Amino acid sequence: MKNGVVVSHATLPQSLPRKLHSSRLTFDKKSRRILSAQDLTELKQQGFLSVAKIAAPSDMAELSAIIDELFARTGHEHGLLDCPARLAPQLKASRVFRSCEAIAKQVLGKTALYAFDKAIYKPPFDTKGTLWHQDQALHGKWFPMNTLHFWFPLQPVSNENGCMHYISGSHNMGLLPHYRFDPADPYTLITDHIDHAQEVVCPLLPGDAVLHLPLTLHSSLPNTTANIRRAWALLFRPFGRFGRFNPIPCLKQCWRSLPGFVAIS
Ligand SMILES: O=C(O)CCC(=O)C(=O)O
Repeated sequence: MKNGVVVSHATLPQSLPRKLHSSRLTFDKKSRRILSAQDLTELKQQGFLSVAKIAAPSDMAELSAIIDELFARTGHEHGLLDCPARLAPQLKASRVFRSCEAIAKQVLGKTALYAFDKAIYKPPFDTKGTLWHQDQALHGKWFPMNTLHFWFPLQPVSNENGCMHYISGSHNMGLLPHYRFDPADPYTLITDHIDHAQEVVCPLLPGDAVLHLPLTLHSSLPNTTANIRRAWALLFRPFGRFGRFNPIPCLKQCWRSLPGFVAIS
């Protein structure tokens, strides 16, 4: 069974039913939200996971206010803000952040720690959206990212204001060829290798999050509403001697590059 709803862009309904996994919440001894065994299996199978209620709505409201304030200081209403968690220590001290760290350790191992975060504020009545891509494409195929990505909406998100879409199982396809959509912007990478039959839409409420792996294909539609669409994305990776270089994904990539390799999922 898949998280969310499987649709193609051509047949998107205006509003989507909410259907998240993790209806039974799982916590560790320090009251941090963690993943159940079923969640971990689904993350591994799908390459992404919608998780309900990682954070209490009141905690999320507090974090949103802090991020909004940091964004206001940039003098811009929308765009990207790098590393709000480094700018405001309250974010790193929050229960939400500590839950993300605990989940990252479950998925990546006990040396996993915070690596990067960004606030993504999309303008109202936008025409662009985020194009289909794998985050790994920004780093190239020889430097596997070995990361876990969290994406928190700071208001309810649906297709109308640009919730996340994923291609289930795409993390098993290896790094796909990407090209620059806007030649002037190195971050507008896009790939055409999309199997829309496996597309899953992830509408969320504040406090929910989607998690994905560096090879999972994802995108979001343009924000067609009159309000800014605000989101907070966090990245965790293992540190330590072999933190950055995990030989397993690198060997898998070499294997995939051999002539005659056929992907079996
Ligand atoms: O916020 C979005 O719409 C897209 C975010 C994204 O692609 C990412 O965080 O990798």
